[in-house]
Parts: sequence; C-alpha cells; structure tokens
Amino acid sequence: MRIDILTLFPGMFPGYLNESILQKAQDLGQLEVHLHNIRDFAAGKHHVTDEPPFGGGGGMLLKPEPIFDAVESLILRQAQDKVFNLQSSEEKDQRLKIEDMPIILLTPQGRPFSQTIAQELSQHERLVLLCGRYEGVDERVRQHLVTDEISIGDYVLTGGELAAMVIVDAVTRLLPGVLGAEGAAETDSHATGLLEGPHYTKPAQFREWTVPEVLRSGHAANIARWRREESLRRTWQRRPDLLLTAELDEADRWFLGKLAGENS
Ligand code: 6GU
Repeated sequence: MRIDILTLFPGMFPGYLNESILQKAQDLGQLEVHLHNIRDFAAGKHHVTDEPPFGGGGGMLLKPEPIFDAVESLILRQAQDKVFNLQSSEEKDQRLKIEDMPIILLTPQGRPFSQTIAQELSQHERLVLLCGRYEGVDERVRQHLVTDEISIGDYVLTGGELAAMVIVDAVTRLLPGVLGAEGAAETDSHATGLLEGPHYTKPAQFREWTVPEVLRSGHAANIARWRREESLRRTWQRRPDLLLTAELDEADRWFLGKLAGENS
C-alpha cells in the first residue's frame, strides 16, 4: 500500500514511521509513505497557507488552493501511472483505479475511526491523508475534493497529524505479512467484535501471583473455551455495548447469562 500524507508539519512523522512494525512493513515493501508539505504548493513569496474566515469569528482556516494543488498533483500522477500501466499490463491496471484512492480529511467532524474502517482502508492500493490544522479547512475542500472524513475520537487535537499516524498504524498491521504470526491480527481486541481476555507469560509464579492452571494444562480445547469466556467476561464488564453487535454462539450466550445471573 502507498499512503500519501499532506501536512504542514512533515517533520512530525519520521520518528514514528521509522521504528518497529511500521519500519518493518516498509522494509518488506508492504508500505510506502510519501510526505508532502502543503506549504510547498502555496503560491507567492510567503507561501501563505491560512487565512482568517470570511464573516469574522477568529481563528485561521487552511486555504483551498494549496490543498487542491497538492491533491491534484497526486491524482494527475496516478492517472499517468494508470495509462502507463494500461499499455504495459492490463492486470496492473485492474489494481490501479483512480476511484481506488480515497482522499481522507482528518477532522474531529469525521466519522469515528474503528477497526472496521481500518480493515476497509487496508483493502485499498493507495490512500491520501489530509491533515487539517488551525480552526479547520475551507468548506470547498470538504465539498469538492475529499471523499471521506475521519475522526479518531471525541476530543480536539491541534491538528490531524496524530490521527494520520493512528490510521497508518492501524491499517499497516493488517497488511499481508506485516505481523509475524499468521492470523495475529484476527484475534485482536475489536477484530472479533470483543475485547481480548487476559494473557500471561513466564514465570508461572510471580510473587504470590500464579498463572491460571488451565493455561498450563496443555488441553487445547479447554484453553480455547477459557479464553473465549474471559474475552466475554471482559467485554461484559468494560464494553457491554460491544455485545450488541458481536457474533455470539449458543455457548457464548449461555456464559453471558451465567455472568448476568452472578451479578444480579
Ligand atoms: Cl482527525 N483532528 C483533530 N484536529 N482533532 C481530532 C481528530 C482529528 N480526531 C479527534 N480529534
């Protein structure tokens, strides 16, 4: 996957992108991140990127022209690549459709980010992430340029940069081969619609605290059942709202009924 990030502060990104799993994903060729400074697309000697809002009210807004120019330069280059690929390989062209490049504005007014959206985004060959700043962006960017708007939670950040990094992180770990263990992403909290239960590692006893016997029993079916029930218990305690949409079988419902009985 290729991700283009448009920001006024490209220097915020390398520290996070160039360590650990995200670096590994780039080494594997699964992730390519291109940073673009919006200021480089702003006209004039002073490369002005923001202006006060019409009608007053204070604060500054990102101007539309540099953002349109930056995004359109990417779209144009992608279209050229597409034509090139058409001549060289029809199969490649199948994968490189212009429609397949969501242009996502990071804003507190966007749809709430979730594991489901991360999975959805991970299916694309390319993404464009546009980091809002100041009081926001000119409305015409929303109306005529971006194809999606995402927020990472109900709080206000100084800009979309952290949100962009959150999305890059959550999406990258879903790309093929990025996580070591096969299927590691499939049992994550939220991937199953439930929270994960407790995990333990060595030593079997630490101070006076011991690891549950079942995990040391080697009995695979019992371990799987125990993990499922602890996952249900944790979800029931901390995020009961998730139980309304999680996929539950007969045994799960029986266990939840038991939990409810114990606590009534
Ligand atoms: Cl995407 N941007 C800003 N500025 N604040 C946020 C956010 C995004 N998501 C939550 N708060």
